[in-house]
Amino acid sequence: MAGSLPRGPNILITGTPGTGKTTLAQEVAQRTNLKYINIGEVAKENDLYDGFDAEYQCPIMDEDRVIDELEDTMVDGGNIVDYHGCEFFPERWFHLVVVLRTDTALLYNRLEKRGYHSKKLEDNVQCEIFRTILDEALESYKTNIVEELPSNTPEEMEENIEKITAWLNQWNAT
Ligand code: DAT
Repeated sequence: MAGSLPRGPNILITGTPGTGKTTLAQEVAQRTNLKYINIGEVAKENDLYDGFDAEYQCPIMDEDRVIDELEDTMVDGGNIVDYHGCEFFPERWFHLVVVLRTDTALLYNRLEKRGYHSKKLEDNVQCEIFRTILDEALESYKTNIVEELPSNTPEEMEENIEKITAWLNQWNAT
């Protein structure tokens, strides 16, 4: 609403598919007053696509229309956003950008379990090996708001949840 105070910061949880973004973001949302937003679901619910990727056999997201769709919500603040990319969002949207990282063998197993195979599996594992999303985050946002967190074990998942909620409490206290 025009003139009202933002509801809080916006946090982006990014990383290669399978690193644990959805698990982490949903858990943080449950423990705080942040609203969970899954970019893939926003695109699907609003049919925000622009063509079809023949190689990956999936629709191509219309990034500009996704941004238009979410602009008011993001300006209001208080959101935790889940997406396996980060460079097309407006930089001003986010106050913290978390990049989850997972060891190659673990990631391979998680994606295989998800039913990924051949090219899609290899491309995603390579994306993690080459730290593609981390570099994308460091190029797109101020480095002091980018936080790289390991996501290999349930213990690390819990530590990450606690780190983010502590960050949020700190933000709300200042
Ligand atoms: P993403 O949203 O990044 O694609 P996800 O949250 O769906 O990932 O998690 C993929 C799978 O891996 C799911 O079965 C939960 C598991 N997982 C995620 N993070 C984990 C962690 N830190 N330790 C153990 N398992 C984890």
